[in-house]
Amino acid sequence: MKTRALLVAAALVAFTGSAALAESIQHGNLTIKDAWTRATPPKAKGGGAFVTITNNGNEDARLTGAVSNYAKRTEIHEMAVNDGVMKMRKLDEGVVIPAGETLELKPGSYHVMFMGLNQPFKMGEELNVTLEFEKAGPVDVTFPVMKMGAKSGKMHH
Ligand SMILES: [Cu+2]
Repeated sequence: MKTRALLVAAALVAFTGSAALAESIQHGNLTIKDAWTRATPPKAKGGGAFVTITNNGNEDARLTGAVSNYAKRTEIHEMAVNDGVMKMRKLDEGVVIPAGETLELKPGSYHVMFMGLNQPFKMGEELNVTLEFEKAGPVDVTFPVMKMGAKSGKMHH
């Protein structure tokens, strides 16, 4: 079954004056929102992207992968502290979003990882990344590029 992504919050952009974070996508039982990434230094080899996924269904969902044209490989990663050392690793099985729960991909935790960047990400640009889910299938998500080192996608005025 093909599911069509639905843009539900476009009007919010004009209202808040902030283009970032306004997009909320309904994809099967999933709500995908607050997608963002950040500018990378000129010689950076990698970059991360972040998004919040709510599973409104009564079965667990799984984010199995991501596809983009911005890097040699686009992967799902986890960052975690092991023996006091912050390390990240590729999640070959992806990441589960339990039924009824919200998973936030964020710095220092789960993230979409771009390995071997084709070119640096620049603030103000947008990335188009396809997120792949086990049951719901693929969905295209827009990731606004925040400033270098940003800790979240929230913009304050
Ligand atoms: Cu990573």
